[in-house]
Amino acid sequence: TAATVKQWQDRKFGMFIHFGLYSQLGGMWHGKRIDNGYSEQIMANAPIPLDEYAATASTFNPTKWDPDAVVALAKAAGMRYIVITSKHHDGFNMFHTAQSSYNVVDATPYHRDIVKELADACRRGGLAFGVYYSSIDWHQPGMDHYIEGNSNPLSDAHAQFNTAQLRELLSNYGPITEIWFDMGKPTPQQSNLFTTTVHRLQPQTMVSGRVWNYQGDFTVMGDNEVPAYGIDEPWQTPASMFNETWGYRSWQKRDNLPGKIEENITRLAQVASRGGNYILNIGPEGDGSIVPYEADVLRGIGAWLKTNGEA
Ligand code: JFZ
Repeated sequence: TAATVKQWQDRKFGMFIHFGLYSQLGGMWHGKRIDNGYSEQIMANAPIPLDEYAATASTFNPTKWDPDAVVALAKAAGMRYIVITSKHHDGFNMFHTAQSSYNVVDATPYHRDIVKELADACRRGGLAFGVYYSSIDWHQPGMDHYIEGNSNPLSDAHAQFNTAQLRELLSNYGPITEIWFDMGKPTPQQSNLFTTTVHRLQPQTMVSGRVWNYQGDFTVMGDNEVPAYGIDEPWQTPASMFNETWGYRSWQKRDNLPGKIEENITRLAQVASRGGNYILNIGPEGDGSIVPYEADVLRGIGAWLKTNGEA
């Protein structure tokens, strides 16, 4: 409804989190920097054989991950919601899905549902909660992460698998403010199936335009892209810290902190004043810790908002 759309638009500023098996690799494979693409897609970029990539789950144990501290950081930044990767293109599930044992509870020594614990922390802290959900999944039969990994068509079996996972995400994790579908090449019928599955369970959930085929509830701009004027539809600008990666990259050069803070304040102000919604990404390390530079950027934005933003 118009009221729930307005609620979503009024949040204006949120935190995006790219967290998964790739966080542990940090943009490195066999001692080499993999620099031909985003580090969350290192499986396709290196490339890494499916079984070797899957084997990294046995050492994924992010004991420094602290969902309440992440929520506190988001609030210090002036953010009103958090969206985390429930499943990225690699197909590894950061939630306890019954559709596959390739998930954080069943396949890692950590054994905890990261999506669930963050959802609960958001509720405790008064933030809205949403999930990123990749339509493509390189762990599905028939998916090929070596060729055109990002635009594979979806088989019917794969679409059914996704639909079953969507029912889990929209049933077991409380209110979901938005679902950030991404990539793949669904047919119009498949896009419609995804959207109706979401809305049947939670009519207020905002579906990203990247569900494709004009089935989304909001438009997603390019990375760090701000339209020159307001547009008459709900929209969001996703922003990565350095344009080069969303997932953690150990060798990323992180300098000019004041400049990075200012750049984000400017972009946030432009987006908000043009009616959009700004979602700024962080990429935690494989042990779950937050990169200090990224935390500093967020606190810097929050300090500015305290004196110059709305309450
Ligand atoms: C997609 C993903 O492939 C990527 O790994 C990350 O999760 C990001 C948030 O979303 O990548 C895109 C897709 C399109 C644009 C930018 C990043 N774009 O239109 O500018």
